[in-house]
Amino acid sequence: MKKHILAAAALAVLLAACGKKEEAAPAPAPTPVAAAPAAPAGPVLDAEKTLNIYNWPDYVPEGMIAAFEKETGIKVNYDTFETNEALNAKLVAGNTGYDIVVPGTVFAKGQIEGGLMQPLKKDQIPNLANMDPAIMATLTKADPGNAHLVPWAWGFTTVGINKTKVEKALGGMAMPENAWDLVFKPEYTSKLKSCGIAYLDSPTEIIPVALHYIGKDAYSNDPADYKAAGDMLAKVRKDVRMFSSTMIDDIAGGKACVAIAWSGDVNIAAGRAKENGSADVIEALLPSTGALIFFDTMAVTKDAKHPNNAMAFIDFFLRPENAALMSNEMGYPTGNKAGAALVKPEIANNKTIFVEADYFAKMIPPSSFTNEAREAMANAYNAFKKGR
Ligand code: N2P
Repeated sequence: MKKHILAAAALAVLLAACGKKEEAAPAPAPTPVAAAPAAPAGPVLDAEKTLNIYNWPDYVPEGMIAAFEKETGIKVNYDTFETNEALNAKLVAGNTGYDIVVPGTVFAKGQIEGGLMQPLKKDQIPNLANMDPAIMATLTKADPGNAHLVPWAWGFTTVGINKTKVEKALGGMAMPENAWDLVFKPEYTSKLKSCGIAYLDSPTEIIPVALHYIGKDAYSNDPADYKAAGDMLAKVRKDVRMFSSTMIDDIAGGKACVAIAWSGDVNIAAGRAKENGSADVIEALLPSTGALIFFDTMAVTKDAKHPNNAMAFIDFFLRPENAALMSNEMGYPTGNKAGAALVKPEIANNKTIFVEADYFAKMIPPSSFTNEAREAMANAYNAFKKGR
């Protein structure tokens, strides 16, 4: 099935290429020359053997940073942030001290336009060749020419449930056809509040999903749409137990039985609950109207003190075996074509990690937010959270 997605995406690229103006016939091939001299033995590194990375929590396979440190002698300082808003505020303030940051493309576009990122030194990242060209082509919407962004992982914002607890709380009531009803429709939320409803704690995670649920453009710029989303959300406010920045543990530990959460994190929560001895079934759902795709991307900050170490890490991350670890351990696809072959069958066949082509077609692709839209979202969200 995954092949179908790739095939469809590749087809789109091909069609786009076909649309191009015809080009002049190529010049005759030059006479063969001797092969280029062998590339230098190791990567180009900075004098100071340090690298500062700022990424989302629970997003790096165990041992990957240590393996990079061991191989290169570079000491990695790895910090985490919980929301795109938090990362953006830091970048805008400047002097982050971080070399690599991992924004979602919905924010990265503005960050690139604002001059907050520096261009990649692609000659230091030969493993970029491992990336799926169709995925790189979609990223050009946020980053023309793929000059700044390299995919870390992608996934989707969806409804995650502890099925065991949800079925119990719903009593005899059947599961809705559209899983978004579980978190947005009072008929369901009034029952599920007993076992805990959790929302991600971020305006730009919740408001687009709410817009989508009420049939609006998830990335709308129309203030009236925000008003409508706010009205819908107000009806379920009293049923929402928490706004969470620790969703994996909240689901795994039983504080929440239903959540608006990121796909891979729900899968991680399922694994963690099992490890903790729970027999409950935890799963990421595929709402019938579609879920919202996100792309998180590595970028090197404008004022990075260790840009060469950053390029070396990006290249390391793009090795096929590391890309496969990302899917195998974290439950998120990377878009690394060479790594796909190394993904374990049970992960490759998990339809909430590598979604099937027909569901993929229903999903809402990421766009970007204007400053005005972001402000409108923050206002709508804050009012909702405060319960006004
Ligand atoms: C964190 C995953 C972050 C995905 N585990 C949302 N950008």
